Amino acid sequence: MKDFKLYAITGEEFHRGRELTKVMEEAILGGVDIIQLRDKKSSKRDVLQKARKLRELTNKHNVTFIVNDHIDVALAVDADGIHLGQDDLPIQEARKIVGNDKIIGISTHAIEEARAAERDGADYIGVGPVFPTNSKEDVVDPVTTDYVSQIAREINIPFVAIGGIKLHNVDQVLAAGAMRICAISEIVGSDDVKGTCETFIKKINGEES
Ligand code: 3NM
Repeated sequence: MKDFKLYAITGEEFHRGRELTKVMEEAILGGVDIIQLRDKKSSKRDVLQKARKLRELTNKHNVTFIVNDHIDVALAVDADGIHLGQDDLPIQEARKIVGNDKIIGISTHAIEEARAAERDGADYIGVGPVFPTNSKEDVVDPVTTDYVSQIAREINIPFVAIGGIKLHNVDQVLAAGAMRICAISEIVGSDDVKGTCETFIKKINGEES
């Protein structure tokens, strides 16, 4: 897959009435290079509509587009890939459906899950929650930055750190060995989405501490 640095996930509860594609376009203009549509509440029809709009937006900006959970929606809009949770279809089964050209990412919260994801052919893993977060309902205890370092040492596929990552604590995650950062609330809940992403990118690039 095309490598990435800053991964933004939609979280419309944080958008405060701002339009989905507007918020995500600001994020892209600020340097986000991969977007995930994550919507656990809407009907499949509504998710499909949102996915179509985000596919159009990400195509316009040449940004990778991932759909959470809904493999059928991902295929219908020709998303670049899907993101799975530990309770979703196993990676090998999902791979049979989406084929080898699509990206499969999976959330992992323990080293055994990370190893299994690598073995089963995931293209990237999510590693988290690094810090406490209110953006996910069934969230497990924070995995800590020490765990991020363990992943950096032991796992060979790309990993993205997620969970409670903010501008004020991202330096710790980067110092632990993460090279890719993912956030929901800090990005889409920001008053200045573009500026927040620009600062994240500078920090990831080591240009600002
Ligand atoms: N997955 P925020 S943590 C969607 O640990 C999600 O796998 C997590 O939101 C995991 O940046 C999380 O607002 C929520 O904390 C991330």
